[in-house]
Amino acid sequence: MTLRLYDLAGAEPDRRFSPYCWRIRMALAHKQLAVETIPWRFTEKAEIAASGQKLVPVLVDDELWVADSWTIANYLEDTYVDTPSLFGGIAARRLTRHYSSLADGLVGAIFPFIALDILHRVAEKDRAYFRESREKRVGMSLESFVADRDSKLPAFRASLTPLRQTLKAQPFLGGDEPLYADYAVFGPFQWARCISPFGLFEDDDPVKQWRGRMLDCFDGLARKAVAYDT
Ligand SMILES: N[C@@H](CCC(=O)N[C@@H](CS)C(=O)NCC(=O)O)C(=O)O
Repeated sequence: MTLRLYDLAGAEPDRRFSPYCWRIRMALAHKQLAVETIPWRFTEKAEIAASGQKLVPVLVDDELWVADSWTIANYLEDTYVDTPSLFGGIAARRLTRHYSSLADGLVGAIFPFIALDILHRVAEKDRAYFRESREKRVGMSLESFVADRDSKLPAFRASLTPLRQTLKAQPFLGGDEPLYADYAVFGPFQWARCISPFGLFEDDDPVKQWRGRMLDCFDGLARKAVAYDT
């Protein structure tokens, strides 16, 4: 039976933009597993109720519903043992948890640049929900939240220094080939390029060059997505 993945979509069904869903799209490809992705909107909570929570990604494997990107990655690793490892060993799995948590922080760091662009590209029926829930979270209108985004860019770029230093020394966080740590960090950057034309990188940034290598993985899975050329 084919795996199914509830995958956040924008106004167009093929604009898939969740950072957490992208981690799992890449992990499934790494595990050589075919998947049917189901476009899901923020307000379609009923469709994923069987998962016992309200967020995507949600993976459905036969009768089993699995939610949360870290939980899904571990489920794939433990269930599909005959395909390439996502982590590269026990110690690496534990270290990868930390990469995943750090990369969750990247979602928060990128949001001030793209929040309004998201609003403009979510499905019509999601618009009021997105504005209300996110404005409550950030404590101001989304317009005010992004108003000074250009001035915040140097600090954001500087915050990527540790990542940049690593990626200058090796092609992927996993070494010569990508591992789940790469997918965990890539998800937030792919989120941004799928939903916003705002450029986060300088052209010669090693982080951008790594992102390019990630876009080429699995026959260009992420590069072929509906996205902006940032
Ligand atoms: N910790 C979760 C976070 C998942 C998450 O926040 N998903 C967002 C989409 S990017 C969501 O479903 N939001 C629904 C909402 O805000 O109502 C994971 O790693 O999967």
